[in-house]
Amino acid sequence: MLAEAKFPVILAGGGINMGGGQASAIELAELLKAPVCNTYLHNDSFPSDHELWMGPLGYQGSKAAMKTIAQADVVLALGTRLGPFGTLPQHGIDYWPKDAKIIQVDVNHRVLGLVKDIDVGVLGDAGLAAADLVGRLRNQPLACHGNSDDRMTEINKQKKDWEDELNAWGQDDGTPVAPRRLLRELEKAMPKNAMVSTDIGNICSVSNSYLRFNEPNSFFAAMSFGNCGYAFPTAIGCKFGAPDRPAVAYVGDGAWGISFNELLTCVREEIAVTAVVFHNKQWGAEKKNQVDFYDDRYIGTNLKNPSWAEVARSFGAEGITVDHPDQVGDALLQATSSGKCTVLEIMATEELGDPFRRDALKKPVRMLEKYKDYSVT
Ligand SMILES: Cc1ncc(C[n+]2csc(CCOP(=O)(O)OP(=O)(O)O)c2C)c(N)n1
Ligand SMILES: [Mg+2]
Repeated sequence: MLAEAKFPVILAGGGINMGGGQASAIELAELLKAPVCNTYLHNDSFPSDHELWMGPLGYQGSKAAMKTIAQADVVLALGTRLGPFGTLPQHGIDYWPKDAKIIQVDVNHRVLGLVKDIDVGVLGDAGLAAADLVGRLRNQPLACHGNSDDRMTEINKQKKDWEDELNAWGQDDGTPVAPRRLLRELEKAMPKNAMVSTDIGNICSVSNSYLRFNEPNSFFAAMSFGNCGYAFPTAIGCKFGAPDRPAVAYVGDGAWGISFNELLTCVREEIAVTAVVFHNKQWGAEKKNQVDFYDDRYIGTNLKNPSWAEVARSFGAEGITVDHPDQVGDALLQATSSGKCTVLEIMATEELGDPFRRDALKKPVRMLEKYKDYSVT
């Protein structure tokens, strides 16, 4: 199938890093000249500085990746269960290529063909399978070599369009800082070898479009576990595992309220992690549902916080507050190079991105008059 494919696309899952197989995946992609999409929240499964990298699929992912995989005639999914969050329509694009042949490789037999219909299931390690495929395909005529220049032109166009769109969305110079602007500024200033963990929340979700990595084991998201309060303790674990690399947690202000106690651990044990706290005065992801599905009826989603930088300082950690886009990058560099546990509190606007699942909160059927605004009759 791969030898005959005219538009092969590789979907690089977390299994590639778990098996240390990134070099083999790169070799296979280069042999096929196949664009590579990261699976949802595995943005470190393929290097973003590689010309074949397209970015992540799924919630708040890359339109370039989505528009590219939509054109595939064969998809090679390496080390992924093809979970729903990573294959659902996004940005209004229903990108999963329903007519393409799907080859899925995974070490867990239970996930082969579980979520998506597949044509071939390979039970095995993603990296070893990629290396084996390189051996089998190397000396064969490959149909995809006939049109690789056209394919490169197409994927470069898609990537440029998406970068232009992200740049246009990140123009807001206002204060407090608009979420997409602050995420762009953080992306630009992020140390190249940083490890980033992300929490569950609206701004953290939007950050998926702005987190790019060139080395494996750099992105630690909560995945479908989806638990608020996850990112900061995870960053502590990352720092323990790789003390020479900066460890940065992205956390919403609501989620920070249920995880900042770990600051004490960091101060006591001298663990130099950075928490970037998005202070938008709301449980934004939940509020977005109240905006979209409950007629702007806010229950329990507006927050009154102290200064989280001041709280950090009172715990004996470092605390920085910024409220202007121009301050964000310098503050991140200061925090990650200070050698101390630092809370970087970014005052953010209340702007909210798309909700997790547009299909999850359909209006219920209710008969009572008092519910008429919130139900289908
Ligand atoms: C432990 C836990 N409790 C509740 C939720 C439901 N939940 C998902 S996102 C969210 C809001 C997060 O708000 P915040 O951390 O301020 O980030 P924002 O959405 O404002 O960017 C909540 C409460 C969850 N995922 N995990
Ligand atoms: Mg918030």
